[in-house]
Amino acid sequence: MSTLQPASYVGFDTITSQIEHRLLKRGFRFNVMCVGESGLGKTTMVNTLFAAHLVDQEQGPGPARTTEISVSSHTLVEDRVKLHVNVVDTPGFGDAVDNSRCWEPIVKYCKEQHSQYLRRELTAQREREIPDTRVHAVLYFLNPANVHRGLSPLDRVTLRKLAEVANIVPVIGKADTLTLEERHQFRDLVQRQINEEQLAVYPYDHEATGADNEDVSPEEAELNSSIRAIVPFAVVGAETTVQIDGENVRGRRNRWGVINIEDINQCEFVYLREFLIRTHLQDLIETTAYLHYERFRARQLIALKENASNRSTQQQQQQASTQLHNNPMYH
Ligand SMILES: Nc1nc2c(ncn2[C@@H]2O[C@H](COP(=O)(O)OP(=O)(O)OP(=O)(O)O)[C@@H](O)[C@H]2O)c(=O)[nH]1
Ligand SMILES: [Mg+2]
Repeated sequence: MSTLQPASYVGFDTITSQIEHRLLKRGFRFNVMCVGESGLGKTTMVNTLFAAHLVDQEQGPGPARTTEISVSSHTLVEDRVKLHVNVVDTPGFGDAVDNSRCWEPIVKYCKEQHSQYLRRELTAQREREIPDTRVHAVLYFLNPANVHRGLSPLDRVTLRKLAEVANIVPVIGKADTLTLEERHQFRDLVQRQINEEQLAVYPYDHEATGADNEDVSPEEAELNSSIRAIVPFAVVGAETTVQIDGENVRGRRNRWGVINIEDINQCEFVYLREFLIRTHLQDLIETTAYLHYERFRARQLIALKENASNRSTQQQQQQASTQLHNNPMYH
């Protein structure tokens, strides 16, 4: 006689904790890049973005003009979750006589990361976990001096080119140089231009583009539209801490006062960080993999196939011509 209990409980509901355990062990990787005109505070933002949360924080010298693309890596730990962040700093536009193609090295960098990933994916014995250096988000800095004209011609072409390879999040740099009214005015103008010119800015408006949005729940759609309403984020960067009411906070001190960048009433830096990390981290990573990388991968594989078929046609033609030459009838 069997003593086994009826197997009503199999236990597959533990799969979520099994997955969680594996993900926690592996940690998460997030790559974010700063792009825009020279002197808009990109390097300062790179050093500000996760500074308050870093476990391996190092105090570098103040920002100098950036001359090449550089990556700084940090590890953030919260509860049991480990997040590896790579922040990619880029040289600002505007130093050369002709700036019309200054977006090229940045687009090239993004494509190279896709290409490296693809190469590793296509090896016969590919790794279980391919190191991911693909850029998940590009913070595109708009010049606050353009408050009345909005996007410059260079912004337009760069946004268009970069949007083909990565998720773009526009921000207004050095927003403390604008009055609150000017910030609103700039934002409204840029939003209008983005819509009119159909620039693909993250988070994407699936409804407007008519794209497949089955995966987006009503709550997510609502969150995304509230984010789209505040893009571009008006940000202020600060590498230094200042004292306000006896408390040390990240901020900038000038002759007429102090700006606390962590205060949501003073700038949108906190909103930007929350958006990147708290609400949209996973989606930025997934969109990079399923949209930008897939697009790159498909193009590369089609090109490879075409090359291969061209080569085989050439070989066949060569073979046919050699056979023809060797044919006694030919002579
Ligand atoms: N008022 C104000 N000044 C800022 C802000 N962020 C940076 N700065 C200052 O602006 C200057 C340029 O900052 P960087 O961070 O080097 O600018 P960048 O965009 O990296 O410049 P490039 O490397 O030349 O492209 C520095 O003196 C910063 O202290 C900001 O939010 N507000
Ligand atoms: Mg810089």
